[in-house]
Amino acid sequence: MKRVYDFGPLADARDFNGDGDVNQQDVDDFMLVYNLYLGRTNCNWVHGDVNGDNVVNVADYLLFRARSMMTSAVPINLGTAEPYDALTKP
Ligand SMILES: [Ca+2]
Ligand SMILES: [Ca+2]
Repeated sequence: MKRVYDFGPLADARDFNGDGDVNQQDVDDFMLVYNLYLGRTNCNWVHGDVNGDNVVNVADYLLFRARSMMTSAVPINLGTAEPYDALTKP
């Protein structure tokens, strides 16, 4: 997969990895970080916190799944935590 820190500007919440395409790879990439950071706080988009509440939990999974099924671009919230916060903060 793409390194999660290589994210460019995102315009569509369905495009999880920010490569401009919405496809299965976005689901795969989301599931990878979701399973890695599930239950962690101080998280943001790159960790799978797609609803921007700083924690990765099942609500993010359900939201991402729901968004994946949308047929048009979905506005996004990147959250406020820095990319490394989940690695360095409790
Ligand atoms: Ca993509
Ligand atoms: Ca969340």
